Amino acid sequence: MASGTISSEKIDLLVHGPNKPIVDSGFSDQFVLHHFETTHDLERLTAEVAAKVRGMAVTYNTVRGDARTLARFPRLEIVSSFGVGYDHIDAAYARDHNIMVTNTPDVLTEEVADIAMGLLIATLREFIKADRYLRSGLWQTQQFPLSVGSLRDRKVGMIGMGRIGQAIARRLNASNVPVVYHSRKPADGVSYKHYPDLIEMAKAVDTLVVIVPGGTGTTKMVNADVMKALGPRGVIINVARGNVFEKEPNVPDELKAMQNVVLLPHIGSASVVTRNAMDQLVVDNLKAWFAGKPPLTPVAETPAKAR
Ligand code: 8YV
Repeated sequence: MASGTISSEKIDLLVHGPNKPIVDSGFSDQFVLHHFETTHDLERLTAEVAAKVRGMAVTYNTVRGDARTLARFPRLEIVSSFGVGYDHIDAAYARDHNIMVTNTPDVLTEEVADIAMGLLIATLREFIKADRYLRSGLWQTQQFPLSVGSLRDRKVGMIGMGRIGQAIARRLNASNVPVVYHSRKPADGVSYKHYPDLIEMAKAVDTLVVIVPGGTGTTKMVNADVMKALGPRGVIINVARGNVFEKEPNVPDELKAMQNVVLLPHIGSASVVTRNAMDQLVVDNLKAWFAGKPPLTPVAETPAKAR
């Protein structure tokens, strides 16, 4: 990586994404912020400004740090990306061009785990249907039918046992729900049973919780064979990164028509407190780098070296 030298030289940053107060006000006047909201807006960037940019804050995954975008910045040293998933950044290109990439893990772990647990209970105990039932006035005349689903007779197979997976498993454990998991290799320090084979695990459980990174390695991982192995009582909770829906925000009509499916927009980390923490980490990674320190949360492709 090129070094973020400590000097009085102005440091030009490209802020790529919507206005965010924590990012916009997070830097001293040693930094010059160039703000471009959308990928389309970026077409207005002049070569003169592009030539000065040394750091980039990609503050929403609707804008991209693909190779074509990164190649426009000859002095680029670091891309600080918002979100734990970074499949919108070409990290391999960045690595090959000596550009550091950081993301915002940890600060959203518990928030996303809460959403997974909420979705699981809402699905099994039919919260959405019950809410509609109450609002429609039907409760005045008849009892809401017993839910067929319950956490009490479920066994969960986690697909993925990273940071968020472990936080979900902890919650299931506290709720007395048996947990096993599938991942490419066993996770360090985890005592739940590991299944190297996803189909084998699907046969052994009735509920899957999917929490894997996006990208080609995991696309369509939960295929028809996995669903068949899971069986007719099967419940799948998908809080995986990547596009939760294939072409979000467009959601297939077939899914929308299924009343036994709970559909949420991409809100895993979307609370004010957690999004603020993510914004702050975007800023702190850039500040650490340009203070000559290692970034706080580099991605695997561009590990931090002592600086
Ligand atoms: C995104 C997410 O940051 O962290 C992730 O990987 O998916 C979210 O928290 C959010 O969709 C905004 O880009």
